[in-house]
Amino acid sequence: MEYEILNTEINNGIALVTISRPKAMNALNTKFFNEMDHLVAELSSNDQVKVMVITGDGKAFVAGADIAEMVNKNSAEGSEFSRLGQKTFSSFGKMSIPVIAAINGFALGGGLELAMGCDFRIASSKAKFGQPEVNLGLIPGYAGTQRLSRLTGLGDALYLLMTADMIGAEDALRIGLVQKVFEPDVFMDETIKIAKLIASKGPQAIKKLKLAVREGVEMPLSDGEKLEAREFGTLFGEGKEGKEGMSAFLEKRKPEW
Ligand code: CO8
Repeated sequence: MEYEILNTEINNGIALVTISRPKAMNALNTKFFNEMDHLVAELSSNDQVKVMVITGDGKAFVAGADIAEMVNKNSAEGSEFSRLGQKTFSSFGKMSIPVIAAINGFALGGGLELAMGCDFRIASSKAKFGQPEVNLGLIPGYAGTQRLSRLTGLGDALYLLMTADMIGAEDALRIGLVQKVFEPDVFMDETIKIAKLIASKGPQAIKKLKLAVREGVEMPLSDGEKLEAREFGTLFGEGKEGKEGMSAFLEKRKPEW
């Protein structure tokens, strides 16, 4: 596929995906969703890729869904556009590899929803966060009404959703919306360092733990425990990653994955 909006560079197992429509603050249109769905499928079948990092080009991460594309939609088309984005952002959680949002600037509306679909979020100290949909007479449509409260708790989520307040990176860190904040000049290097750290771990273990956490969070604890025990077991035995990792520890050498 010819990508116009997504630029992907793969180095040392890290796929760095840059969303690039800077003139429109990287606003999300149908073309973006088509490209992202295609890219997710492509990277999922590439064994060389161990971690995916998503960032934005210019001063925005993503300033939301493309308002110009949405304005003339009718009710059915609005719901369809919502389902399109929900499906794409849910696909990040279903990928077997970790997906990190590297939030360089504005993460508003659909942009914050994109980031929340990722496994975790790293922010530049100049990034800004908000769900400004009520300013437009809308509500979030890419699972923002669902994921925000799961990440921050009800009070902070409802505050952000109801006021459309735009908060900075330190506040986002405080409420659990992002996991790390770095100064702009080192932000991308530090993000890639974290991606490389994850890529250096047992790749099967990383995949199994993502699956156990991502699926487990949807289950009652007792079902989640069964899922964990099943996945834990798959890492044991001759030729399995756990055998190599534990043997390497006992033999005081580096594991070979
Ligand atoms: N959609 C389309 N174009 C946009 C968007 C957007 N979300 N955001 C910015 N742009 C465009 C501007 O229109 C402008 O274009 P032009 O140069 O042609 O006038 C260009 O990007 C630059 O923007 P600004 O001049 O406004 O730049 P500033 O630095 O002054 O401001 C802001 C930056 C604060 C990011 C500002 O652009 C802004 O407030 N943008 C809109 C933010 C917003 O409301 N986002 C939420 C959108 S709704 C949404 O995401 C709902 C998701 C769920 C949808 C469900 C499907 C139905």
